[in-house]
Amino acid sequence: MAKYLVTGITGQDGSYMLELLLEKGHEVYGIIRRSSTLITSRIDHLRSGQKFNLIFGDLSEGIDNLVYDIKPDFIINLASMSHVRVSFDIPVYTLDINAVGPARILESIRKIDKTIRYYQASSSEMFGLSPPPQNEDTPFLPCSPYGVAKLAAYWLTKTYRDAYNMFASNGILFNHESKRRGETFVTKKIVRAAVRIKLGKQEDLVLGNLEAKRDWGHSRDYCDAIYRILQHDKPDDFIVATGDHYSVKEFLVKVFEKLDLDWKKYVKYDAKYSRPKEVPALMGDPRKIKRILGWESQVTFEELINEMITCIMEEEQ
Ligand code: NAP
Ligand code: G4F
Repeated sequence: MAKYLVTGITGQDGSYMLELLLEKGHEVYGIIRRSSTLITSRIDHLRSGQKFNLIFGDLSEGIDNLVYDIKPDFIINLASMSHVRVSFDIPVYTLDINAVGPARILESIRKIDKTIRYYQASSSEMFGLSPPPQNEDTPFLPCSPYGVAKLAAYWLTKTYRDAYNMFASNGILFNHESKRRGETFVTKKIVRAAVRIKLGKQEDLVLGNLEAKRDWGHSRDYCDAIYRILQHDKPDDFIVATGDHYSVKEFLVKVFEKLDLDWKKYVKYDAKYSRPKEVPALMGDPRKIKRILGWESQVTFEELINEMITCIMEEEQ
């Protein structure tokens, strides 16, 4: 049994990560932010009978105190301002949480205990304008404040690894979804709206750019990849992806078809959902993680969509 400190535990990945760590018998400390509404809905099902600890904290301050008090064996940094379009509205905050936040954690590891293993939630958004397929050697050309901040955190992680001989690894994760995906990301927004239209509870769906392509996997599978990255005998950086991609339009058409709806009757465009600069196409090459860690994406595109539709239909009925 080991001690894990997880930031972003209330998020989509945090909830699957918590399930996996508890299943493996680890002791888990999760950082949550104070909020005026309840924010633990994704992990409430784990609260009865399972032992894990929730501690108030924020990546903007006080991380060294938490690391000093908890003395974890592992830190999994999943916390971030994770919405790409919103990062254009709040770029300075995004840089503080997504880039300086990881610097705060890495510095506390360096000062308190350099044997703590660190995982950084890096993102395919860092590839930006670099054409697919993207692998560990593809140049980074970020084109959003979010991508720039994530790239700074990625380089900080590598720099601390090389400069101070710390176990600090990056997972470069491509888009991953689930029934627990945040409501304003495009997959969840599409599925929720299509189900509500089917049930007569909503009239239309307003979206931005439909042409962008993404490599969509399942969050549960990707948390398994994160766990493997941390158990590896040395720190390293890995692409985590399915190796396939689809446009937003293809995702949309499939969801509406499965619900026997004609998407053209309901889908509208509003520029407010487009970005000042868009990442046109992402598709990862996951061969390195398969070869070294034996990890492969399990849930197919069809299965992902089916799971999301079934779950949201249950919630909405
Ligand atoms: P998510 O559902 O948006 O969760 C983000 C988590 O970060 C939430 O628990 C949130 O807390 C927390 N957080 C935000 N600001 C914070 C702050 N200032 N201090 C402490 N915690 C803060 O995101 P996700 O989909 O699980 O993604 C997990 C991580 O992987 C993120 O770093 C994301 O950028 C990265 N990533 C995600 C994907 C993807 O496709 N999902 C792909 C590549 C990388 P609240 O609940 O209080 O808001
Ligand atoms: O679902 P999205 O907001 O995801 P995006 O921007 O790819 O970012 C996600 O994946 C990254 C990994 O590559 C993560 F690092 C990041 O944290 C996040 O999880 O948008 C997907 C695509 C974009 O091309 C966007 O322009 O869908 C397009 N889109 C079209 N209409 C929309 C909408 N996106 C959103 N969120 N809302 C729309 O109405």
